[in-house]
Amino acid sequence: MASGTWEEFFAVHLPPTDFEDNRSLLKEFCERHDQYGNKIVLVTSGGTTVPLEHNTVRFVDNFSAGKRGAASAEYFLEHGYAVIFMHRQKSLEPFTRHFSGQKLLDMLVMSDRGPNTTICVKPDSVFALAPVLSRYQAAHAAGTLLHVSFTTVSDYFWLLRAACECLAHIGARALLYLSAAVSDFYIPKDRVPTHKMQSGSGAPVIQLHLVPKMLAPLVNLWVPSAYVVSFKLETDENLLIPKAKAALEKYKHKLVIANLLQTRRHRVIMVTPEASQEILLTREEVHASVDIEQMIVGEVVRLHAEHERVTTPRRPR
Ligand code: PAZ
Repeated sequence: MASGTWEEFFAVHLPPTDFEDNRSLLKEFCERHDQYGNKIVLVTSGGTTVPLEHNTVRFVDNFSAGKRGAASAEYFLEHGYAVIFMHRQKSLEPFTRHFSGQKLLDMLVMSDRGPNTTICVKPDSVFALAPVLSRYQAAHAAGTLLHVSFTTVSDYFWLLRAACECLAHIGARALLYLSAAVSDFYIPKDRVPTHKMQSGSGAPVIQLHLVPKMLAPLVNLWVPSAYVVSFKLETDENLLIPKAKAALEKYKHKLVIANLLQTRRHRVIMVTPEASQEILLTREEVHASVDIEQMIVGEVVRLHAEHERVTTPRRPR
């Protein structure tokens, strides 16, 4: 089914219920960091859902865990950026990502059961917890990390546009790092049943429609001076670079980070209009659990600084 325009998408889909709260948070965050002259990065992370019912019991989902976005947010903070972390609810988040599942509980020891119960971190876990806790507390004390969350593809677009409206004022100091896995397909609001689909009515036939490409208005209208980085995920190596180059050609943004589903934890290719550069972790680095995001972010920060340098007019002396 052909896609409508992005304007039609916003006209038909209502904003999420927490939209105004999130918009105020975004505005306050961007204005504060603009006053300090800070660089601000919007990191999008995790996958979007496509609900099959308005009172949603079932939805179409995707694989993304949110590791790329959560890890990258931490490294942007290390590089002095203020970070808007726009993530899928319940996907991985900066700092807590290190202790997901049972990991945190396994680090604790309980003594003196009863009224004087104390819980301590096991001595051999302190070395793992302390540096993460200290970076987490530093980010909170400095007010440099803002979390906003989405669930559906329509929530995602409302939040993305609101964040862009705030970031537009920051000009070339704004960086958009769009690592979320956003659905290419959706079901228009008027085709979604209100209540849970019943099996008694037979097997449903579901017609998915194409989501309008939001990168076009984002790059051209919403944040025309920002440095925009999109991600391209494929499962077929032969499509990866041609599709990354086609995206750059079509949307005229600055950088596509291309990765394959199977190897995304240790290999990405950074594709700019001028060149392609592979980042590949060695076997030893993979074994030592080095985050590839540390290298990706280092390179993105370098390219963003270059963009800022060439686009910001010099002040006369
Ligand atoms: O979230 P995750 O760490 O499991 O995976 C990261 C990723 C593959 C979703 C990301 O690197 C990416 O490629 N995002 C864009 C996906 C797309 O082409 O829509």
